[in-house]
Amino acid sequence: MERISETDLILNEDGSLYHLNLFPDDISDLVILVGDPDRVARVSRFFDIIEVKKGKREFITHTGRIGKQRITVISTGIGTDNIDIVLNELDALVNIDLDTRLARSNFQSIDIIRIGTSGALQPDIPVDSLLISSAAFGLDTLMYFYEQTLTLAEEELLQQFCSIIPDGYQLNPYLASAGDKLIKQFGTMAPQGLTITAPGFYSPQGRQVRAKSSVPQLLLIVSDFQSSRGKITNLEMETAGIYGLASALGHNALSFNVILANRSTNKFSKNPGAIMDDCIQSILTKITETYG
Ligand code: R1P
Repeated sequence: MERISETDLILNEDGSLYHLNLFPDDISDLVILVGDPDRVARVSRFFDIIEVKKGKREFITHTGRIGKQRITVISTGIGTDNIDIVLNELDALVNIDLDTRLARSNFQSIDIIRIGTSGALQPDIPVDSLLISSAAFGLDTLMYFYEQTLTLAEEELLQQFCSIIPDGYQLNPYLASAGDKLIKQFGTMAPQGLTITAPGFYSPQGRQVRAKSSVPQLLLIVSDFQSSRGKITNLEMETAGIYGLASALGHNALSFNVILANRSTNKFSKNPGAIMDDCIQSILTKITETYG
């Protein structure tokens, strides 16, 4: 086994992980990821007890219990660049001995559940509904930097998607899927769909404000795409990275999308806070039924 160097895996002076500022005992093997740091407390206020409250930069962590089940909730901020940090450091907390800097021989997997917001692409997906990403196309570049193994069906789906990208659009998507275990446990909670993870909020998600887009037909092209797994349902900014890296590291991940906007009908939620709270509660209830 090779010792991981001080610059490959950086620790703070107190021995905690560099960005997450956490020690192994601070986390559960069931982790909820949210984008917005303020959403961490919106989740943990439903815990019976909060045992750990830590943070650094946008990475706020609360760990607590509902009944006997220990749950960690961490904010990732926005984008798959932060997902790279959060997933690698979470994995290091459970699978690397931070004293010896050696990988532990007994691999431990983490169940990772994203509770995020998203925009729907199809007119029949209601604003304020919940949607599960069964897989996500990444228009970001995170998974260019990691080895990925795709099934034949995934390869075919990715090929189908790549074939509709017009010449001149500098896009090189990757594909990553939800963890089978979590799809089996939570998959009936909401309709499942195919997600696009974009590396930005405005032109990368087909928005036109003042800067001229180099991909003016993006929204139309992805909305019309008809694959063997159905249409693309929604756009957001983290799911493909979470699925890709979770799978590369051997963890299970599932992404719940609270649909706040419909890009086809141009409708936006009138009460996003309350809708998010409802979804958090129903996901936590399902977690306690499933793990409790
Ligand atoms: C953009 O406003 C952010 O909202 C969505 C996007 O993925 C992006 O992170 O998710 P969260 O509300 O979970 O952050």
